[in-house]
Amino acid sequence: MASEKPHMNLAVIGHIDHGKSTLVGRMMFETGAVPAHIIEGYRKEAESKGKATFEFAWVMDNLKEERERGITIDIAHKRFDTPKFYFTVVDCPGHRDFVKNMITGASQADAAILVVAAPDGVMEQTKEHVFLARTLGITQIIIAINKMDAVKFDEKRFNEVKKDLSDLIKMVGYKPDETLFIPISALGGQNIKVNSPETPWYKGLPMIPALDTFKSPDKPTDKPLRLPIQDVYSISGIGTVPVGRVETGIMKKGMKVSFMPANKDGEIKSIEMHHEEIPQAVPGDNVGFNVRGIGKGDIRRGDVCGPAEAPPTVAEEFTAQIVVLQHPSALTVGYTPVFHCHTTQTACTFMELKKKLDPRTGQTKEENPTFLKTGDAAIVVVKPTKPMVIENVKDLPQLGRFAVRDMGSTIAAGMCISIQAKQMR
Ligand SMILES: Nc1nc2c(ncn2[C@@H]2O[C@H](COP(=O)(O)OP(=O)(O)OP(=O)(O)O)[C@@H](O)[C@H]2O)c(=O)[nH]1
Ligand SMILES: [Mg+2]
Repeated sequence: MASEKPHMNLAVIGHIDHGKSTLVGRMMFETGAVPAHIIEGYRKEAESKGKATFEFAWVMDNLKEERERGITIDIAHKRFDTPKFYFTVVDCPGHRDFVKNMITGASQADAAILVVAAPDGVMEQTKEHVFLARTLGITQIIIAINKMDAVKFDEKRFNEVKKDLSDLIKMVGYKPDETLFIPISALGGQNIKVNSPETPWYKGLPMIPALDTFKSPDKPTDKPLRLPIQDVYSISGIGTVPVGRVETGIMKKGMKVSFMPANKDGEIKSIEMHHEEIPQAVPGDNVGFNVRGIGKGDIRRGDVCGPAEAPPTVAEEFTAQIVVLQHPSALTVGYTPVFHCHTTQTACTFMELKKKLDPRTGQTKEENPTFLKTGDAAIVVVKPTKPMVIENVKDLPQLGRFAVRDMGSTIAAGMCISIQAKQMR
């Protein structure tokens, strides 16, 4: 594992059949993650099964049904390396029946490639995926205008599609001027690793070098400390040792901390990572730490540790933007599923459905709807049934996103956009 390089989770999104899996297969091939003989084997097999041109897509589409239907159904993870990063690429399905799998994929991503076929241009799931990507907090996006071979590498067509896409991404909050639009052929390999003579008019970066323009996911050390507790141990001779991952800020020895919603204070005596004592812990570090003044029974999983002078926010109620992934009937006021947010799992009641949004544009579609169903995006007010820490996604995105689950499946995903805080002291 070349894990010295920074790691990026990269989602590949876009309308059905626009060439997402083909692009991922192609990039894996060009970066050496998949050898040529495997592709050649797939090419022969696909051809003999009447699925010619699917050899690159088959790198990603491993399920029998996926190969027979020539579509992606579930997300698949693969790894490849560029000079700067190692990527875990999540190939998402474009089919509208499998948007929930796309959401799972996108919720794991630090960045995305949006694939749009040049002959079709912007389509239904192009819009929906862009909106979901934004809702789920993906801030960095590169756009691949694919199948340029099918439009004879025509600059005019590229510019038309680019214009439509610029309007679309601008609407949800991406900056078209700062976004790369790359004319490619995933199948033919043009503008993937190097610039192609077929597009002399294109002066920008090819696909793989473009990926190195992504910024590493930040280590938000300038924010207040937030460490959601995963477990609490009591170690003889040492005392109470909570463990967890630092999401934001820095934990230092000697620091005065508060645990919320337990509402307990203590002082950091020591911090350990991989069985070694360290003077401070930063975002991404998984640590155990010993706190003076805290007993084992005082805190538990789901509590969040923060500085005593800027303790984690406990919500009386919060407003959230959600997307309903799947609900057997209708989601109404009074519904109380479990919200999974950082390490807490807390039942929360829907108190108010404020507005329904168009999932394709984010514009208001209906004020005070009476119910929400699968596919709807909405602004809602939610009340935790017991005290719970959640933060505004604007301030602390790591603690502002959640998944809503009920009876073993994910009902919705969303983010907290404002909080009515509970006075704790
Ligand atoms: N002409 C041409 N065809 C392409 C190109 N890229 C992909 N295709 C073809 O488009 C079809 C669909 O490709 P996939 O990669 O499976 O598309 P997808 O976006 O992954 O589709 P879903 O996962 O089902 O949403 C296949 O026949 C590919 O060979 C390209 O650059 N040019
Ligand atoms: Mg696919």
